[in-house]
This record gives sequence, structure tokens and C-alpha cells, in this order.
Amino acid sequence: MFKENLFEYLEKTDPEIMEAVKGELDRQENQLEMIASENFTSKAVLAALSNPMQNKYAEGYVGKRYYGGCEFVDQAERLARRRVRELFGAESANVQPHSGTQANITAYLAFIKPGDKIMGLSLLHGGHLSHGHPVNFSGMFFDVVHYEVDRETGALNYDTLEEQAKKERPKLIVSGASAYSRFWDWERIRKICDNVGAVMMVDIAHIAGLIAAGVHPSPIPYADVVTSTTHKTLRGPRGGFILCHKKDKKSVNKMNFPGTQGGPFMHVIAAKAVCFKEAMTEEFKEYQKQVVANAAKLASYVIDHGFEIVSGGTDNHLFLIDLSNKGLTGKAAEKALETAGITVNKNTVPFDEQSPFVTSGIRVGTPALTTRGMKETEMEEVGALLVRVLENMEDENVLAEVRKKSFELTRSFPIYI
Ligand code: DSN
Repeated sequence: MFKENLFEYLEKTDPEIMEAVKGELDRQENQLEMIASENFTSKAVLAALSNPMQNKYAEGYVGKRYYGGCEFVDQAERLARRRVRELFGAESANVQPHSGTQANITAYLAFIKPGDKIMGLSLLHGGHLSHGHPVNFSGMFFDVVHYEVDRETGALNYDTLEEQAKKERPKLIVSGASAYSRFWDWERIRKICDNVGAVMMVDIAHIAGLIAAGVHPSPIPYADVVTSTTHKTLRGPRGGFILCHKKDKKSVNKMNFPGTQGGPFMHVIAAKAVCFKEAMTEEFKEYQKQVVANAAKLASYVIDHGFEIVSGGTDNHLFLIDLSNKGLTGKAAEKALETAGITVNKNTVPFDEQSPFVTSGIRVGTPALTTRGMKETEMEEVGALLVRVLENMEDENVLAEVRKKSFELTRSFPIYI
């Protein structure tokens, strides 16, 4: 299509930016990436992201745009919508949200009004900023009550949730999380929503890939509206989407555009279509099974070596290590691990006594390492490196030695090169 390779062209025209791009590529290739929300897309997704649809304005929807020349972007958006509906078994889909938070803005406002009461999992207990945190639009626009995990088990207690919902009578209950390692009981949440007359909204951003592959229960048969990102376990471009029933399609579409967004990113929508197609394959199902198996293996390794995991284990792609019993902070652990070539993020643990800038925990995820082809054997190696750093955080020689080993491990599992 292009006479020249796009990266070679960028190198010639803007070497300074190309230097940053190469640096990032090397970082991704050479470090053990364990941030639970990150992944490595296929080359097909990357190619779709740099396609000339990026130049096109296409406010509106397929067949009903406010601009001419939309024949081919319509073709891409039609494919993306059809594929994501089929992938999740949903009646209707909107693939225009620029991100998960944008999808959430649209979903709230399509179903409830500013000032209405919502209930969401507290950020400090694994929820998300856009589930009602005071510094976020969701906390500013709505009257928010948060639910929390159980102090004893570190998992949700649905009886407590039901009691709270009966007392608070929210208009909408949002479930889903960014740092929760257990299955969700969607059927029970549906019953709670029905009992109190609340809209059931589910944000599956973290677990979308697992749900698509059938390794996590799907909320689709129960929820009124489901939001997601496309770039976490689903392994697509950065972006969002919304699934809903046919009867709500009009209000969701209207709230997305013109309600909360302008022109859709048509190149990203093309890349989302590529991702949805990839997610329908057997290979993708096997990948997601391996993500979960790897997380379980790694979690049991760190538990066996004396570390505490919130809720005692994991059903999905991530887990939280609670470092408080070791007298360590998440902030210091994140830094030491990065020096040793392992990327994680500090994370609050439920009932954390440290501030969100310091934290008592780290969040560990396996989607990216699994994309590289790593399996249980490598998880033992990664677990050993992780534990060695956490037990010797002040020892620069140990950090250098682990850095060498993590680099060697990455060499056997290249991503793009
Ligand atoms: N930033 C994402 C995560 O890391 O989970 C959530 O938006």
C-alpha cells in the first residue's frame, strides 16, 4: 500500500520521535511486563491503527453520518459492531467510545440522570475511578455510595451488598473492577438490582478477554448495560465499547454521540474489528486459558514463599500481593522490581493503612507475559525472580543479577522482533 515502510519513513522525517518509539519498543521487548491492564497487540492491530481512516471525520453512525465520504469507514464500523455482538452474544453494540471511562460516562447518562444515586466498588477495594470516586466525573455528577470487600475474606460478600443496596436504594449498581481477583456472581447481582429497582451496569474492562473466551462467567445474560475497554485481556487497540439490549440502543447511541463524544476514531474502530476477529479464534481461547493458568501458578508460587495474596488466590488474570506483613510498601516494591526488569504497579489493598501514593500492595498480572508465549514453567522462574527482589529490595547486586536473568528470559520470548 505504501511505497515505504512507515517506521523507516518516520525515522527519516522525525528521528527524535523515532528514538522514543524505539526506546519504548526495546523496553517492552526487554522487560517482564506484569501490569495487569497491559498487553501486546498483534501486528495486524498495529497496522490497522496506522491506517488512513485516521484522517476521516464520521460523526454519526453507519449509514447516517454528518459527513460525506463515509463508505469505507462505514464498512469498518459495521464489521466491528457485528463481530463484537457475535463475540459476546449481545443484542446491540456501540464501538465508538474512545476509552473505558468514556464508555462509562455514556452508559451512566443513557440510563440515569445527574444527581441520581449509584453504587460501585470502592477504588481502594479494587474498583475504578469511574465507578464513583470523588475526584472523577462519576463522583462529581452522581450521589455515590461505595461497597467494599469483606475484611475477613478479601472477597465480595453478596449478602452485605444486598443489605447495603436495600438501605441505599441506588438507581444503578455498577460492578466490575480493576484489582479484584475473584469471579463475579452476576446472577446474584441481577437479583439484588431487581430487588431495589436498580439498573445493572457491568464494567468488564479487565476481564473482557476471559469472558470472550468463556473462562470467566459472562454478565451478558443478566446486565442492562456492559462497558469495556479493548486493550487489556482482549488484546486490541486502546479504546472502549458498550453492549446493551436492542430496546436501549437508541439512548446509548445518542448519549455517545452527540451526548458525550464528537468524531469517532475510525482507524481505532478498524483496529477494534481486527481484535474482535482475533478473539473469535481457538488460539485466543487457548491463550486466555493459559493467562488464567499462569496467574494461578504464579499466585501459588508466591504464597508458598510466604507472601499474602488478597482473597487468598485468583480466578482470573491478576492478583494483589499484600506486603504489609513484610513491612514493605507497594511504592518501594514497584521501584525495586522495575530496577530488576520487572514492571508491576503499586496498588492499595483493602483496608490499606498506606496512602494511594505509597500503598501496601502490588498488582501482578499475566496477560502480557502469556502473549509472549510463557507458560507455567516460566511462571516458576518469574515467581523466583519476583520473590528474590521482594526479599532483597535494598541489595543492588541482587537487583542487577535479577535484571540480567529477566532480560535473558525475555530473549527467548520475543514480541514483535
Ligand atoms: N488504568 C487501568 C488499570 O490499570 O487497571 C484502569 O483504567
